[in-house]
Amino acid sequence: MLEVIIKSNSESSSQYYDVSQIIITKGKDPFARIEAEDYDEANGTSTENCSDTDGGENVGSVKDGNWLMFSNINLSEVHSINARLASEYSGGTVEVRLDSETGELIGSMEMPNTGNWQSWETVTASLNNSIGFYDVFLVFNSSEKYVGNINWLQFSVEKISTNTSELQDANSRHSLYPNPVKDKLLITHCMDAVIEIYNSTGILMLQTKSTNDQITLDLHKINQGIYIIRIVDTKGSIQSYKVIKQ
Ligand SMILES: [Ca+2]
Repeated sequence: MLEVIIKSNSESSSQYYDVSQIIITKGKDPFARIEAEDYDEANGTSTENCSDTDGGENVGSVKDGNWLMFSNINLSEVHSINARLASEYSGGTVEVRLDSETGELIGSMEMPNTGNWQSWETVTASLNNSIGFYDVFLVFNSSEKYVGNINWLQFSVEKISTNTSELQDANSRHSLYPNPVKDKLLITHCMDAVIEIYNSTGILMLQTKSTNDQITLDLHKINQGIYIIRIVDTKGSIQSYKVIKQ
């Protein structure tokens, strides 16, 4: 989608105008990582230096009712959100709302107590699918003095299963270790299975076939981020797992 802004310098009352400028802007890529400090509008927060793995800055001093707004995001393919969060308190939430700080609530993340304002954890939450472009508001809530800090956020096509029995079945079939992973990922119970790695935008990054009951994948060349590992067994049964690459 393109937004065209036409500014007229004409003082004339006629129906014809001299168009002095046409600016074409594009919606943000929803699947690229968005730095929290690159918000379009903020209410009550501040920005500080960040000691997470990539450095940079994060949004801090976040109190109950404060919010950040990220404008013009295409949510049509989005089903979940990942955010890098840190807090010394428990019980806070980060609500995801559309078009205003009191707009439609499409999902909510729990602020983790990471023990330190600069100890970071990636949190994932399911979002109700919304078709079209929206200004996305992150609204922070807590009964504590501060809610927590945020370094970045990233939308994802991944559908988070909320069905506990489905997750338990999946967990009993294969194990993927360690997760988060830095380089070598061990997958068990995958004799003759096809293993595929997709990035968060659904692009196939790697495909291999396991000839043993377990396989070790070397992921050191893959960028940091969240990936989906699909394991297709000889009967065609598919299991999907989320893996965080550090
Ligand atoms: Ca940041």
